Amino acid sequence: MYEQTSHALLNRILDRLKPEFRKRDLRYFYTRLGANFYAIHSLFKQLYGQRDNFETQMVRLVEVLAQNYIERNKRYKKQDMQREQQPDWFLDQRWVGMALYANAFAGNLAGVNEKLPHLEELGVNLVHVMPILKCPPGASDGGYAVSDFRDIDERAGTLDDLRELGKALRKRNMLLTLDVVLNHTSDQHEWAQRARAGEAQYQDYYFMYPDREIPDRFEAAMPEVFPETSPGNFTWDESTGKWVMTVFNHYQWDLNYRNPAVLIEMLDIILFWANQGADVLRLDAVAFLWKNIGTACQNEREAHVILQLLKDCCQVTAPGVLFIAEAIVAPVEINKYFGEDAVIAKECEIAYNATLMALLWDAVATRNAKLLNEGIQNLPAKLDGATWLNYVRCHDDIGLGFDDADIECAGYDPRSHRSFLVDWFTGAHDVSPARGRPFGKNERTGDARIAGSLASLAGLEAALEYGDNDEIHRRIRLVLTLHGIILSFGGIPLLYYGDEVGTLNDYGFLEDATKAGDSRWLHRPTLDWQQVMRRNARNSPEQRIFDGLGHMIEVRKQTPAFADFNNRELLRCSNPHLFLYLRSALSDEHSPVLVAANFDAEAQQLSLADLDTPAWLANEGARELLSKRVIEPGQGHLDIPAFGLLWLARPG
Ligand code: OTU
Repeated sequence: MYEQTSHALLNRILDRLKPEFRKRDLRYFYTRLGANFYAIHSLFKQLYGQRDNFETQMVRLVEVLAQNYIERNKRYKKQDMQREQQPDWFLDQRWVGMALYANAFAGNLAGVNEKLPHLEELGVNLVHVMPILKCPPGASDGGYAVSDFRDIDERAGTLDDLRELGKALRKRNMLLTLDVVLNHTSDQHEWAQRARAGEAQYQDYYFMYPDREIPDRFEAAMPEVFPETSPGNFTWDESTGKWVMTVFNHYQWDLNYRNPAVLIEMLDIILFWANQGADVLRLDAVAFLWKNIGTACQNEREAHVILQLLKDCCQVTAPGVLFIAEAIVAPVEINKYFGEDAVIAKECEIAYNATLMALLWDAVATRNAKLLNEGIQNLPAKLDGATWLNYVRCHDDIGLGFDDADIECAGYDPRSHRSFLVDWFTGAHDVSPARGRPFGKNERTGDARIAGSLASLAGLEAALEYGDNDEIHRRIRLVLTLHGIILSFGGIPLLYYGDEVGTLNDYGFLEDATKAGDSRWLHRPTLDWQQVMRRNARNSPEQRIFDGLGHMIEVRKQTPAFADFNNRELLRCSNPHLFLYLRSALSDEHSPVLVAANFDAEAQQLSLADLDTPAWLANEGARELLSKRVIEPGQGHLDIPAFGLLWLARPG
């Protein structure tokens, strides 16, 4: 948009830019800067307009954009232009992701490179390599306490190793996803060290207070993220005699985005990793980016302004790069991370679907889809051009962030239902086969979350222990059905490393003092490749899970109705154990698909008289895509085995 004030400013900035930014062929850069400048200026002004050095900061911001554009390699610039031709490329059903720790999955980055055939065989073509940046030895929150944002931790390898991995991925048409930890740094980061040494410039990068006055005012409304290991939101720093804001662990110092220098530094870092070949950047803990006294300091309006600004800036320099919002927040809040009031995504193109994830576990524990149906029904519609990251497990805990009103609609009392779920998954419930542990227990509020590997939470660990073959079969089916839902729901499915062979809990963390207090390590296993390779042994659980998953992934990729064009409709039926949705097709050439999952440990029937849509199911019958079974027309009902899943397409 052309608007005089911002355009006049843009012209002044261009005059002030260093000569090298004028000489080069920056045509595409400048057309995009012109297109986005009004937005960039307005957003930057909302946050920093009252500062005397506003214009100098704006010059700095544009320099960062131009410098990173100059440094961006030709190949990526070409890819940016290709993606511009087909902006909805990432909504396609061909993408299937996996998140993994380089070291726990395969020793280091070079090891991941060697294991790409394993991922390719499974059908994974988007690899999220979890944090690999420099971290202090000892506790570093699994890499989320970064001490140098531009260097790779030697435990993972080198920048060269990452480039090699990037090259190998591109050869295989696979995408690379990397983390950018925006909200905080390690207390060992140079900025924190210089703040500690008394440099005022760097103390302004953080929230530091000489006494408890402001910290206490903040605390009054802030929840605690890690109440057991890191209670409170401030940590006393001996060397400066100040309280430092540390929302996560005491060694993770929150960055102060009220200081424009912080925003520009972090933008520079985002563009640096875009230039290292990342196709997708996972922006960690974005809900926390802005703090206002008297609020929970999550989901603040300014956090959204920051994300819009980062997106508008990234579009100028590296427009082909996507953002994932890692915001594990209430259903009513999550959609805002795509960008409100926008037709195309204006903040992050992709967001973690924590709502679906937690609801799936509710369905596992209750063996019915009552709350799952309520929750999905009330998940607000998202923008076109934005998509979910659908997952069953990840490296974090399972938080029970459902809406209280939904829990009540499903017929439960919110408080007792949540404690039932924690008990069910952590072994406090006699009849439960789940083997998880509590995480983040807050004695004051009674809240708790759940840790544990997918297979152990789904009852496979217990079934194997009892050696009960039927039960092992059923639990494997549950593992597959949970995956079958994220593969067909609409969005990018993100598998979690180890789950492709049903890896059980790893209790080894209890022996390591830097991990023992954080039960999330229960489900961050170091893979034993001898066990992984049992996926080649006929009828082993590993083989059944790996091949079952691989088959579903293959079928997903051939099923255009599974692309995400907001083409999902939830269907209700009278059998509470069943979860049903219809994925419509974009054109008549393709078939719609009805997905039906049974969360009960007994076989269940889906009565067709119950469903008026889709009409073809009763009239024409169906093709079950996974088993290739043909269902004749005129059936009164369909049988769905215990924990079974059907993908029903129109016959023919
Ligand atoms: C993220 O987590 C990471 O995924 C965690 O591994 C890190 O510990 C944390 O940030 C700090 O870097 O901020 O918006 O409940 O779900 O802390 C969500 C724990 C986050 C995580 C939560 C999350």
